[in-house]
Amino acid sequence: MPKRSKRSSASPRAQYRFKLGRSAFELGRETKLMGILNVTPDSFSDGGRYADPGRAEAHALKMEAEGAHCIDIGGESTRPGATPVPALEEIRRIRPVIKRLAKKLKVPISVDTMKSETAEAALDCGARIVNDVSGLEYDPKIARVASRYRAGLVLMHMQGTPQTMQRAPRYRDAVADIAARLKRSVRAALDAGVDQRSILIDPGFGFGKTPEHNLQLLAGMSAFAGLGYPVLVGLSRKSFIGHVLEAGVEGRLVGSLAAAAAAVRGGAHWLRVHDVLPHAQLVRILDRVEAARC
Ligand code: HH2
Repeated sequence: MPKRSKRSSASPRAQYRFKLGRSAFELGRETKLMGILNVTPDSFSDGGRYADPGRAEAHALKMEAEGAHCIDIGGESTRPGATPVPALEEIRRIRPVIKRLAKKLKVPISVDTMKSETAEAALDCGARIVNDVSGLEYDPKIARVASRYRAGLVLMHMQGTPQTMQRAPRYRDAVADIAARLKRSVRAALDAGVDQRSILIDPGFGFGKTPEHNLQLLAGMSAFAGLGYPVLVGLSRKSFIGHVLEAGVEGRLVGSLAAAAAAVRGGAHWLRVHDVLPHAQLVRILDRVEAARC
């Protein structure tokens, strides 16, 4: 378990030093934002919008200016039922964008992939974090690649695959089962040589979960925060929010913000978001309220 920094009386969140090679992020006081950049034709909410490298670059720079602490670039949609993309095609989509952005962004780039070849190609041209939504289940070699590059590694929980995950998700106890699986993913990463200070865990909202499961995970966030690793969550525009609000993708911003606030209150350190500015405003208020507790 990574050493937690001294817990401040101003925040109930555990504090960590998240290591990326020689640099580090202090986590716990200020909630961090990961801006989403999908360079895919078919992502669930922004498919096709940033497939052109020029547009992708402009959007990433805008998210950075709005307060993103990291930009997560994905070349394969993982929405339920998405068609899998071979590594070569995924690399063809993301490489030109990462190359351009590595020179222009001050914040680190993360690559959203389940494949070690794609992770390696991305790290090779400037990405510094690997975001594996399969938690090393799909291609365990990702951990060795992350370790070799001294990259950050996000280990997310998914039940099944994007093709099967929403057919009939079932758990004995969603929070306990997912926490146990995340522990196994962390163990596999450590065994492959990943620095324990470079790991983030993520319960994987929407990945093999019913709307009720997702709400249970939000209510049970402290179980994930209690695993001893910083927690990242992706709630932005997800369908369980649409389910509760009876709203389409375009009508989920307020619900996304409310869910994000619940996650932060439960101990989440990073939010993966499409709409950076409103989330930056949200967390500025939440973090100031926490700081005022002392
Ligand atoms: N959600 C998505 C993709 N990657 N990574 C992490 N760590 N956590 C998440 O919750 C998560 C993720 C799905 O969202 P999006 O990228 O907007 O859609 P798509 O998979 O259709 O590209």
